[in-house]
Amino acid sequence: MLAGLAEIADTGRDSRRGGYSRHLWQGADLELRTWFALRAERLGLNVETDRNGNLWAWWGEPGPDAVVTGSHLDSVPGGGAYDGPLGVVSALEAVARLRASGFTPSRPCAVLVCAEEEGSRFGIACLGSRLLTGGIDADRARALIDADGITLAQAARRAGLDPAHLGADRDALARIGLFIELHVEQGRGLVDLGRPVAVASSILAHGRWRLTVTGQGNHAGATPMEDRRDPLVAAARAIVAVQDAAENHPGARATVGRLEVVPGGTNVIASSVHAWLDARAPTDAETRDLVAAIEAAVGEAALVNGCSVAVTEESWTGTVTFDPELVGRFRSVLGGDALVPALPTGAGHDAGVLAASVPSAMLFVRNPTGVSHSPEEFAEVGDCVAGIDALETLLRSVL
Ligand code: HGY
Ligand code: MN
Ligand code: MN
Ligand code: MN
Repeated sequence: MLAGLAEIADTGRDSRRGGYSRHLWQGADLELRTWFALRAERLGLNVETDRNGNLWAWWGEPGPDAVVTGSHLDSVPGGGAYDGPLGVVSALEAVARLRASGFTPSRPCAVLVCAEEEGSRFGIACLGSRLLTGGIDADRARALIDADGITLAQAARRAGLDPAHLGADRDALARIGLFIELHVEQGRGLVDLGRPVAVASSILAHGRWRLTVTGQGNHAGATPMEDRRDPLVAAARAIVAVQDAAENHPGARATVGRLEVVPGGTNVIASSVHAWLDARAPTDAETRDLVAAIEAAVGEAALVNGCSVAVTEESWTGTVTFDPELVGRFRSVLGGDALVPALPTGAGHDAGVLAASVPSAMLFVRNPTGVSHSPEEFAEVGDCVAGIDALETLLRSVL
């Protein structure tokens, strides 16, 4: 394992679910923030936390037209070791190499750690970069609630931030001249192509919707089957309908990975069920189309059990197409199209959010398992080093 990743390999291990659970401003995330600051300061970088909880490690004075590279340190529940941290460790490593070689940048440079990229605590993916860019209404963000009923505003205050300042940070954004995110590939593209590194070409449109299925809570023993309106059975039918709808939309992906049964007693027929839908497709229109089909299908499915479904959009990111000129230039700097493929991804990233405001690009590093958001996620040390080599080469070409 890459040395930098090995340093944090025991931080946030989830013994119950496997893998890592590192969520915004909680245990492991706080430890990783400290680890990052110490590591960056050891490199001679100046670390600051912005108003939204993103971490910036500056090489020299913060300034306009900076080249910024980084990713995130938080994870999904039971996530892998590479999704996020590989980009942060690689950015620190690439900057360390440049500094050690005596390279003098012609413009400011920073390593960025975006907060709450997975949205595992407050439910909105890329929350830190959305706040930074003004991609989410600040009042709505402040009112987001975690599983313990703590609002983002309260959590931010406990983290030492002023919740009133959460929101678009034009000064910080104006400093970014170019953002480059290195990330483990979440798929098999590079494995199938037999290459260690790729440049990202695009990101699927994707969003999150909450499906609330409402029935009639009742006693598990005293309620005959014919008298039931069981929302958990309705939700089960609805989840199969989600899969069927996605399978009828080419290139689409739809997932229900999280359920909340209310009240959740073994001897209680549920009164309602919350099911979170993650839907994605190559274009905005196709994704909207998919969700409309899902909305109709889950409504019908629930009716079989005399239940109703309310569908609420929680987050949305349209298709991202990275600047083809930048993609082409980076591929040629790295050795040309034959050596460095351009790959689309179904996974969302901070670079995808930032791309709406500043020039952004991504590098992918081969993941032999092709699996992500799971402990099986993996990258060979040799490929991780190839990723750092590529990032260093790109930084040299733009700094
Ligand atoms: O959900 C995603 O695609 C990203 O990993 N946050
Ligand atoms: Mn992820
Ligand atoms: Mn990620
Ligand atoms: Mn009883």
